[in-house]
Amino acid sequence: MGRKFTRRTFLKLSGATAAAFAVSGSVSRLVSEASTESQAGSSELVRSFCEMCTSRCPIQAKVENGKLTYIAGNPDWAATGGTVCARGGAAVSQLYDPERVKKPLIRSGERGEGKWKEVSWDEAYAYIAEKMQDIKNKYGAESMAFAARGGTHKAYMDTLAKAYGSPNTFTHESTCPIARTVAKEATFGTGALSLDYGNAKYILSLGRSFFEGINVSQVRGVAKAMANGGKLVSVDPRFSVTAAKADEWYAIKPGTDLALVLALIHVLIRDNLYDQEFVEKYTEGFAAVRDSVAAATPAWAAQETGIAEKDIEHIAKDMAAAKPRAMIDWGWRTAFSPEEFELRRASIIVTLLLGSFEVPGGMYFDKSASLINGLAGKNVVPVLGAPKLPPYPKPSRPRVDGAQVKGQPHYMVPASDGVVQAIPEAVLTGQPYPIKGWFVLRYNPVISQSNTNRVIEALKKLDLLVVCDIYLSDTAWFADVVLPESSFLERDEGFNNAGGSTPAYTLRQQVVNPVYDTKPHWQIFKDLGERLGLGQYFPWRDIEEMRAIQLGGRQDLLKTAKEKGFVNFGLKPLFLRDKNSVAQFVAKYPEAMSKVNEQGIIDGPLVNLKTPSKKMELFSHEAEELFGRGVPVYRPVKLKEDNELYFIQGKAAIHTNAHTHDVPWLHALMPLNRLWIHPDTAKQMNLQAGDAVEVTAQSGKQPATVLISKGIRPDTVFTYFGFGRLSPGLKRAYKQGTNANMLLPTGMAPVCGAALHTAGVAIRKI
Ligand SMILES: Nc1nc2c(c(=O)[nH]1)N[C@H]1C(S)=C(S)[C@@H](COP(=O)(O)OP(=O)(O)OC[C@H]3O[C@@H](n4cnc5c(=O)[nH]c(N)nc54)[C@H](O)[C@@H]3O)O[C@H]1N2
Ligand SMILES: Nc1nc2c(c(=O)[nH]1)N[C@H]1C(S)=C(S)[C@@H](COP(=O)(O)OP(=O)(O)OC[C@H]3O[C@@H](n4cnc5c(=O)[nH]c(N)nc54)[C@H](O)[C@@H]3O)O[C@H]1N2
Ligand code: SF4
Ligand SMILES: [Mo]
Repeated sequence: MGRKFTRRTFLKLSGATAAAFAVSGSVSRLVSEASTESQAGSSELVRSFCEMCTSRCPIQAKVENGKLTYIAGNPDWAATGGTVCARGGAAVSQLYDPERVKKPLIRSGERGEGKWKEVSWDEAYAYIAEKMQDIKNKYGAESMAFAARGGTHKAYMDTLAKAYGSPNTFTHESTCPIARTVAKEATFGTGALSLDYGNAKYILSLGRSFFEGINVSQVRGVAKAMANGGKLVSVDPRFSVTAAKADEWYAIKPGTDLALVLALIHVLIRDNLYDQEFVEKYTEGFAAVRDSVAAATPAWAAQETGIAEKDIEHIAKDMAAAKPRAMIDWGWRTAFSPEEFELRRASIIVTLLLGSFEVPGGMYFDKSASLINGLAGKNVVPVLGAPKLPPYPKPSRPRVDGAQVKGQPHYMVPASDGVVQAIPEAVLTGQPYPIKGWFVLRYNPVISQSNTNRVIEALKKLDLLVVCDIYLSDTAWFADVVLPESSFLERDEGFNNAGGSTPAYTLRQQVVNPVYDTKPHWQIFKDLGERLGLGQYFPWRDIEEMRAIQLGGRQDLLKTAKEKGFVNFGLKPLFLRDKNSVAQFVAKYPEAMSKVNEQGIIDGPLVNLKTPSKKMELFSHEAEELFGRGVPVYRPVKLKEDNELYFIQGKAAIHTNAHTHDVPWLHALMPLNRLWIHPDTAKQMNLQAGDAVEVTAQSGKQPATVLISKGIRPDTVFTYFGFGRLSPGLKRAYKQGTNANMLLPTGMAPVCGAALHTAGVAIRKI
């Protein structure tokens, strides 16, 4: 049934709110197959949480006569206000997409030839187990790598990996927020901190694209701050939707944000605008920072960044006037330049100098179960339990990327994430030892890792590539075995820690029966573990037993979680240096009174951190000792040749990363990306809107279609990420638009291992 599919129809069918959807801006009409008219008969609402991106917003799904018809936000989840974004709403069309992988596949032709045999799950497991055993016998268990996009599913994969004997488990994070994570760890001894956007008076975004790189609760937080008169300032080489909504926009030269931030620190210290009491009491290393920014004047930073000296002066002064409710957002995708560790550290330092910590509108420690229980003096929130397992065998070689390996360049990277770009490198160079097998779960490195041609070359050299996905992804295209997972609407899962300023656990519940012959990840890893003779590491029967293990003595919470989709513990947001919220907490848990000081705040947890000095380290002892990088220092980097243009990317509001481009409704809304070029540059190159061009960089070439816009610096071009798909199995998205990572080099930033998403490109009309 083909019929007119308008923006309004989409909103009606999908449950995406107009407000969430409006951010996409460019979409108006389209045609699609969408048969979701209500039917008479049974109807129920199931609570779960979304996986169309990893913001994982709580949802409510409507099932009529066994069929999912509508997805809305969970109306009881305050942070999202019961809304979802366009992608969440469009999960209906992903669920019923006939292009999903319907049965396990084993490769029958050459790698990448696209010839498959549909097999039973047993056949697929037997094949994988035999090959994994071969790899272990021939090369050692460490030669098998395992990578998953972060999430609760990773725990099951890691159990299999460790039981098998490999230390080489990875998330995608070194292509995403790793610089921010390592910067937080260096400063606070933990990465578990968040920002309270909703109560902020001043938010400085260094390319954090809130309204396109969507997390619904963050979008609502920023919108709330703005509605209450808070200021949003966007620093971005392009005029993003966030820049459009901001009070001020500065088109910074790509890769130079650190100069701006150091100059802000310079002004705050020079003019004595920082919170001296906070700095003295809670931080370490102020003098070293002061000395290191002595020459970082606004005049100097203006030359580096292209932002006027007077603007840098007034940004610093406006931030100081709004303190302590002022922050620099620490970024999410942190891959603009090789100096990312320094940039994210410097951004955190500004927020700390403003004393914007554990107060509304500032930075805060996530309120975990153990933190709350410790303050309350009793068990208020259950710490999620895990099954008791036999000890893992000790790997005979350390991790291939050197994460948490003494003396290695990426020692400071958490081993739970690793530097995933090291996998293709180890396959191709054999250094520090060869990787021969790769298990890929809910992750698409052919699209999401830079230097695509090199990634593919590595995949072709593997003895075994297993990909567990819902689509025949670009990585699955090169696999030996493809394991189709049940989509998030078809599977039950254990509890997911979704806490922030208050603790909360969300529960994923099966909304409908699997449409195809698919299984949930936990079942797949348990089955494979048993095949490999490692069943003792998967001692639980099913997911109900796992949920019971997680809840320990608090089984009563399961009923609530199933009904509501989550459990929280009736706490108001707790900011430890805010008298009002501390008073509220103490009224509820009087035992906490013993932790409150004479100023009416709780600062014990702030002066006993897991850093070498136990304080918040403006000067990082660890980074100094290992890398001579105690305080952030500007090291200019050359990201392009003089005759080239900077190439940068960003998220599209209605697509997710390397995932949704084939999802029917979303593909229909936005089938391809374009290359943004400034009118002056276009004129010089004799380019018109809609022209076909070839973009060339050191690592590859890509076709592109020109979009002329004043919303981009003349020396820069921009495209939305995730297009230009390479798997012919993604029939709608195949070869639609420009593939960014074909044009980017393999990057592993010093200290944090972050990827590099900025490169120089040349453009030629074709
Ligand atoms: N709709 C949607 N939402 C998403 C996602 C998605 O794919 N789609 N993905 C989720 C994920 S995984 C993440 S990590 C977040 C990402 O959220 P963000 O990090 O906010 O998003 P990006 O759009 O990747 O990048 C942000 C901006 O950086 C700008 N930029 C590029 N180079 C520079 C530079 O050198 N300096 C400055 N100041 N700016 C620069 C780009 O123009 C872009 O506007 O979004 C999450 N939410
Ligand atoms: N050049 C450049 N590179 C980038 C970026 C950029 O802006 N520019 N962005 C970076 C960022 S921030 C990130 S986070 C990464 C993102 O890229 P990836 O980490 O690869 O993650 P996703 O795009 O979320 O999804 C990967 C795969 O998960 C599959 N999938 C979806 N749902 C399920 C499920 O329920 N089960 C299973 N088994 N599979 C599922 C999808 O089909 C898809 O193939 O890319 C990074 N790479
Ligand atoms: S931001 Fe959108 S796609 Fe991501 S989890 Fe929330 S509703 Fe789903
Ligand atoms: Mo990301």
